Amino acid sequence: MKLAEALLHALKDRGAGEIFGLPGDFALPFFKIAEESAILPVHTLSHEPAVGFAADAAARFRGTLGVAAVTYGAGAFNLVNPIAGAYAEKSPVVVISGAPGTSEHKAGLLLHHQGRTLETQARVFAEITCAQARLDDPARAPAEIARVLGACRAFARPVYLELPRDMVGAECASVGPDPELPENADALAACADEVLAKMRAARSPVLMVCVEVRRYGLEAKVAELARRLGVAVVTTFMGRGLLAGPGIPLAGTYLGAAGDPDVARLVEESDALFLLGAILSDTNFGVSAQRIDLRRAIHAADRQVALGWHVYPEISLAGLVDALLARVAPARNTPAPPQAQAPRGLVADDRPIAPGDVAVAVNDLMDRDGPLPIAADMGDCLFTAMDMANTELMAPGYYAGMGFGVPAGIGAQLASGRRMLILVGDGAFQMTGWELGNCPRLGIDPIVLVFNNASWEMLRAFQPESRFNDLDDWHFADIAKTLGGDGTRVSTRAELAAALSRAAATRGRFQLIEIMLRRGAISPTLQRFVASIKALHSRKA
Ligand code: TPW
Ligand code: MG
Repeated sequence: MKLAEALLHALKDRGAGEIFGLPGDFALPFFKIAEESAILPVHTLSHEPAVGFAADAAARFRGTLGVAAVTYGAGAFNLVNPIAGAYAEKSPVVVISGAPGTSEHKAGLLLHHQGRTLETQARVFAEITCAQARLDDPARAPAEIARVLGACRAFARPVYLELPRDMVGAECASVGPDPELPENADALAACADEVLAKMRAARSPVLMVCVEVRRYGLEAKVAELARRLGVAVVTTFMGRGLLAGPGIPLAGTYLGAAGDPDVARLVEESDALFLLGAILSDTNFGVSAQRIDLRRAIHAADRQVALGWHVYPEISLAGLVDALLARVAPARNTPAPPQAQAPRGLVADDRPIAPGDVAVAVNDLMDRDGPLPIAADMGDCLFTAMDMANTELMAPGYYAGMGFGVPAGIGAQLASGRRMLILVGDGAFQMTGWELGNCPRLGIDPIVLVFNNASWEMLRAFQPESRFNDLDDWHFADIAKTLGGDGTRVSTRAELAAALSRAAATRGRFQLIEIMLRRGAISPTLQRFVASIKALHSRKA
């Protein structure tokens, strides 16, 4: 078969469901084979950042590979930011970049889209991916593809494949299974015993779940483990939305001083805090860094387990969870731990809308119509989502890059077939909102809530004196029609409730609700988040 077909089959065998892309001349031969072979559907978007975010979202939603295909240079460099974010937040995205043919450089001319040298792009991506290959040798290509895709899955980080345009049609063998990574069975057994002993001896053990639990498809198993151990379960900020499916009582999301004080107390006073796949970032832990001694926690992530002062290497999270389940008997009537409750019952009156009202309106809607998975952007919309019911959520909570929400919602709806709820601020919508214009062609109909405060409000919260945080009112609802959707602008709580019901009842076109918020009106979570970060900085200064 052709090299490109071997690659496409390998992606599909490993769970990829589609390719997000934007072609260029160096990538046209690959796109042609991708389209004509129909091994995986190809979904094109308008700008490469959206291609990257959509592929990332598909990977997050499905817990398998997401694929972003672009052209060389001008295309691939546009992917750098989303791929850096996917690296930071551990999302297994496969970047496939077209490239000049293997002998094109011999004419001695610089080639279009070339940044500095022809190797510059590969070097840039080496910095933000966990494995790379240039597929310029059809004989070695199958092993190279297996090595790179194997790393992508094993480490849940992006990888980079460069595909010279004269190689895509070269005859090539099919790709074999992923290479096996070292596993140490004795270390695993000792580690599982030690973790359990620590959890059982503890007065107040707590299980804290984060992104790796989803990346490795472990939600159901971790929920079962929590039930058997009878311990309280919380998520990190990045892990918000985990375990929404398995229906385990969650105590809530840990946000330190910015979040629920009961959850903060539970976590900070735990004498056996078991972090499952957690990203040790400032947004996850920094808001109260002085209170959790992470050196005393148990931390399983990045294929190793750290316990106090020692580390068990080469232990996969899946292996650890299985080993723990094998050691703990199924639960008999363990009392249900405390469960977080999201606010409900919006008063649909003529008062202006506060961010918290949006959360309540969404919760009311989900009570009536069932849960909607959420894709949120950075900004107060994400902090407001902390008051929404626990449903699947994807958001750049650690990398904190704007522009994720709309394209991620598009990618996730295509990947899952489920209608998405997209939360996005006006500033972030200015970055990637146009991508909604692709919804009619792609056959999807997300509900989009634009939090329009005519402001970079989150920045204003940090630095209220700066006028550059003022944005103009762009009237986003008016744009929806020309992009093939429906738009409504709402300014009161009654209008918000009515617009949400209408949007939920209207299928087949994207539904944009432009929610007018007063400048300065931010969610209580963002208020506390900013206050605690400011306090932290002033202590350090
Ligand atoms: C790609 C820095 C963090 S929050 C923010 C900026 C500019 C303002 C967000 O405005 P928006 O939401 O979307 O209207 P809200 O609720 O605050 O009003 N560039 C990128 N990412 C980040 N995080 C920034 C700049 C930033
Ligand atoms: Mg704003």
